[in-house]
Amino acid sequence: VHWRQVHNYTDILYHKTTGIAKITINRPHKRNAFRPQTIVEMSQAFEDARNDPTIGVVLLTGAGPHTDGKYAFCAGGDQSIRGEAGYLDEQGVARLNVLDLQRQIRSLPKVVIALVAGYAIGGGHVLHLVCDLTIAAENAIFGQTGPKVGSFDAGFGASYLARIVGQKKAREIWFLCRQYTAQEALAMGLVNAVVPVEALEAEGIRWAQEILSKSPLAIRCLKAAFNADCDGQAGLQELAGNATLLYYLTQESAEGKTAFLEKRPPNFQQFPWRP
Ligand code: 2NE
Repeated sequence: VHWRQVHNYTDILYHKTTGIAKITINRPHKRNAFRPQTIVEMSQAFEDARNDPTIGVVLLTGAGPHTDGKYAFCAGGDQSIRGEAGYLDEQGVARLNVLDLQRQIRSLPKVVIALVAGYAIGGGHVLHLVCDLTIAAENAIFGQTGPKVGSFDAGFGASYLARIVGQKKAREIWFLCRQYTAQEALAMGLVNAVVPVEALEAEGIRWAQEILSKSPLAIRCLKAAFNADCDGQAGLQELAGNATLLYYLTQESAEGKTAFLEKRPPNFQQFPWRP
């Protein structure tokens, strides 16, 4: 495929090709650890992908390999700029804005696929977790480090992880802070597939193209439904928003609006009470 660069960012690369957007965390010297600016840029790119009606799938990945030959998806929050109450932005304000990004990825009405080569660690592990699908390279390494480095993610990082791998495994992952291979991740249902690192992007594109041949509204509602099962009233709101969107597309809904604008009573009798 031919990737078009969309915008010049400092911490990420943002590309598009037919139907697919690709967001690449581009701090390989830090194993793609994120700072607040990285998250701001990722959030802007995801918003752009959301608003572009030609885009149905977003690939999220990390730049690499670094000059030492090692790959990383993302090593979490940049510990070198961790302040007293979060990660310091350029104005010195402490932020945990990756939590907003997690919600943005989950509620994005398009499919987000994480392509993980090398380390997906700490907050970087949670980022792949909140993506709809994960394709791992054979060299991928997964793990949480919070209790080792003085942090934790008790949100999606804990409860959604437990939904995916089960309570026992999720507690093991957080309490022991071990690292897991791609094959181990596959065995515990943490990733969808494992491929050689050279084939990672091509495999992501293949999955994206398969998804793009499907019905956009069906995929959109299914994503919201999967979220609703885990996300309480916020999840229901998202699913319900899609019900409203679909209803707006009907003649029955349009009749209500048209009657109001024409200052006449609505004629809903023309529509059936379906079984
Ligand atoms: C990722 C890992 C296991 C890689 O190990 P290795 O041995 O391959 O590389 P090395 O030498 O540790 O790292 C290479 C360079 O990247 C920097 C390192 O400091 C090093 O820099 P130089 O010495 O070459 O200058 N680097 C790597 N990760 C970084 C990070 N997160 N922040 C800043 N610099 C980083 C190994 O590097 C590792 O364990 N990294 C730390 C992973 C981690 O603990 N992340 C934070 C978890 S907390 C979090 O993300 C979080 C949260 O829990 C809640 C809310 C928001 C965020």
